[in-house]
Amino acid sequence: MQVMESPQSEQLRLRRFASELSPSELARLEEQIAGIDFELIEKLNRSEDAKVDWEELAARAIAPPAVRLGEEAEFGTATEARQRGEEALRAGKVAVILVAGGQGTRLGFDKPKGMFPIGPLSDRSLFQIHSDRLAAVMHRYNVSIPMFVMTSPATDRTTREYFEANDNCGLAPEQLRVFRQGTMPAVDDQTGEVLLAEKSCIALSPDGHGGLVAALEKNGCLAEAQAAGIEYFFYAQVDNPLVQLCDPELIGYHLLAESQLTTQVVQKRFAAEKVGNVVSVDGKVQIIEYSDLPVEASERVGANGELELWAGNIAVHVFNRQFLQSVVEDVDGLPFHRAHKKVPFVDQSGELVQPEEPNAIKFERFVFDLLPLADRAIVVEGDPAKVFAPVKNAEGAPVDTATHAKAAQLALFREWLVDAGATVPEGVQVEIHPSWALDASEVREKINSIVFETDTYLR
Ligand code: UD2
Repeated sequence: MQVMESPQSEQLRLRRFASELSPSELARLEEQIAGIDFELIEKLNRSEDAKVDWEELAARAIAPPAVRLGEEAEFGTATEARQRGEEALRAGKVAVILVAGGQGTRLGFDKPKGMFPIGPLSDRSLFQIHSDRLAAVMHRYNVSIPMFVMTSPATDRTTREYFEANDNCGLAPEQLRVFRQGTMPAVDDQTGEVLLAEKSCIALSPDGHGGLVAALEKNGCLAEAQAAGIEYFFYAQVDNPLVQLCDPELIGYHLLAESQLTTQVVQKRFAAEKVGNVVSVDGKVQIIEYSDLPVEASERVGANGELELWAGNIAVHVFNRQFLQSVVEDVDGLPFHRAHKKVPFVDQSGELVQPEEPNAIKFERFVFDLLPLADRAIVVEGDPAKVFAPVKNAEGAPVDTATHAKAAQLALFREWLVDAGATVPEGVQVEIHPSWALDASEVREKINSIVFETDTYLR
């Protein structure tokens, strides 16, 4: 790619319509220009994505070493793990990170996805469901657990307004920490020049969920966490209402294995499932995104008749705070990935152009690129029926819609109730608020051979 002129001339070019701008428009443009690292953009323009030969890499990929469902781990039993995890929770060493910067585009929802109502009977939002579970965990372990919610410029203001209007979803003000991830400018795919979305506005996009690490640092969250005695972050995506936030067993395996980065995976439902593939290549655990894994490799079947590359990434992680701190200090940190996209822009004459074909490069970082940076990373399998029901697609899609996610929640609550001796006839819906019961063991303490005749919301 041709490289843009010097950063100074590039900045002048971005101000070429300044005479037509109001003082406030000019101030916004100057603020955006000041926020761009032109040296980094120039460096990225000069380099190319490390051309990964996915065929070659996938040919060397094998299933990762993992704690499989129902199997003993070499570093400790599930009971030992649970106890260690509960100790860490009680000691106030755990905080939650919820990434919520993405737009609900695929969902056809025009607000931040965390505001999407997903409670089967309660219509509680995703933010509310995560907050309710966190509150129940804090009650059980008698501890305050901070929740760091990452937003993007597209979701930040509305997210903050939502929490304010909803009493922080029940969390104490000092416990909820909303912080904004960074942005990266889109550049012309021929010249590398930064694009203007309007005469007074640069074409900026969120810098990917991998922007988390830089954003935690830049917003002072790592320092705050350290001062609060936080050693471990439980990381999840806002779009998964089934995630068992602060699951003590997962945290415990992380501790027993002395892992820096633990990833919860599920057995993929089918070869082409749109999840990252957690694999081991030359002894290093890494993730090959669904979009990069050759079909042949995704369909490889092992001796047991299961997919050889079975481990689906559900973006549930436990991170050591110190590990994230070390990544911040690593000058290269997480690599930027390039996406070739259609980005509307203002041309030299000031006309807004709507490209028919991809015309620009967007840069974003992926959180799972942290994996190869970890000296010690383990993988723990979860039961998808208990931990994974992401809300991704608008109604009518074959998987991962709100209907699927509501059904998955109801199925899990039904399992808990029936295991405890209750009867839930087909067609009767029972939703359980975490303050009523956080898991199956708590349901067993509260209920026996009751028959639910009508839809019921237990709270
Ligand atoms: C992600 C994972 C995939 C699998 C799947 C599980 C990637 C690239 N793919 O796929 O491997 O784990 O989730 O559901 O990670 N987000 C931000 N800031 C951003 C971009 C995204 O906060 O700049 C958040 C977003 O709010 C959402 C999550 O990250 O909660 C996932 O983002 P996505 O929907 O773009 O990733 P997806 O679903 O393609």
